[in-house]
Amino acid sequence: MTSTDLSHFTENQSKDEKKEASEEDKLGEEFKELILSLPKEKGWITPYVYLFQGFWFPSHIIQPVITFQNHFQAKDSDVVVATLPKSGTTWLKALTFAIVNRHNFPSLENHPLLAYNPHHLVPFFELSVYGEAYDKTPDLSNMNEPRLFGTHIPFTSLAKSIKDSKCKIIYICRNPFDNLVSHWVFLNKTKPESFPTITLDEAFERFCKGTIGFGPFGSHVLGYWKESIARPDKVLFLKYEDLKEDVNFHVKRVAEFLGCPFTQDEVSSGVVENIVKLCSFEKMKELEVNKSGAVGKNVENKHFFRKGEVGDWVNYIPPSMVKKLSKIIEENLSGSGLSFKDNFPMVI
Ligand code: PAP
Repeated sequence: MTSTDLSHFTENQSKDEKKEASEEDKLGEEFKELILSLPKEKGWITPYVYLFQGFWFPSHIIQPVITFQNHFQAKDSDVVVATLPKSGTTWLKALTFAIVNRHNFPSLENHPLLAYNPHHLVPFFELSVYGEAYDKTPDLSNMNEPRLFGTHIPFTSLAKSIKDSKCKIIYICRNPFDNLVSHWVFLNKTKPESFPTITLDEAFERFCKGTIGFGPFGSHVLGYWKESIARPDKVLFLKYEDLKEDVNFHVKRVAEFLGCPFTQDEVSSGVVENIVKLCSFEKMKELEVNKSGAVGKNVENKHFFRKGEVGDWVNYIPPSMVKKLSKIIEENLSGSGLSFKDNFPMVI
């Protein structure tokens, strides 16, 4: 490395530290102490991610997670859509909302999903419900029941009342290669301008190391997978690829799991097909709200709809990376009964 390269590196590093310092200034003393005590690694769109309760979080997510853990009171009728980011969250939120509310909104002419992005209708605990509140408990009394929530929080870190109540969790995962590419493209599009572009090599190294927000991939997926085996009435475990293959079947499966199966009349009158069409990638991507709206301050809705395909990773990931990541995932999932091999058949 030349001296110029080195000074550039030091300058970037000190910029990172300044950004993180100003981020930390906004937080209480006690919380600052906690953050400073945690192992940290370079972040993707925040200066650092911190190892908290066995997973990697940006600092601004940790306080909302703690508040959620301390205060959230689940109701038996609640439904939680859980995912690692970029696994099909937006799609599953839309489908779940449409399934659960199909009697309230039988007409597809003025359905809320035509006017609101799914993240608006099914708020995240850590980014929305507790995201703004920090250490306060938000008032959830106005929410219609069943209440629908989303989360990227790993199973082990969910509020105890979610685990203890009869509320239901639907988890969706996606093969790690498409997940990585989707992450990489999304984060480069939504990162603050002051952050440098993340190269595929950097993204790959961090993904393999597990230092993605809410990662590691293997631990996140396995947490929900194991719970779905132990408590199949509690956790429904889905794969993005299976939904792509037969979404009608999975829409019916979700409805059954949530205790609101479609009647024969509904099936024959096309209710399932209508939900599938309403929530399809093609339909959602073209809605005005998803072309021009935004979630929160920073993320434009359009970035949640890129290609929506299975296997797009082959256009980006070279064989050397395929080999390394396949090995890691195989080791992670070994003996669990969970596999993504069908989704990357040219591997191993
Ligand atoms: P999030 O976790 O940040 O909310 P998430 O919705 O899980 O993101 O992931 C976005 C991916 O789902 C994108 O995949 P891609 O980058 O490979 O294209 C996006 O295109 C895809 N997606 C979004 N909506 C749908 C949909 N209705 N049907 C299928 N795929 C979708």
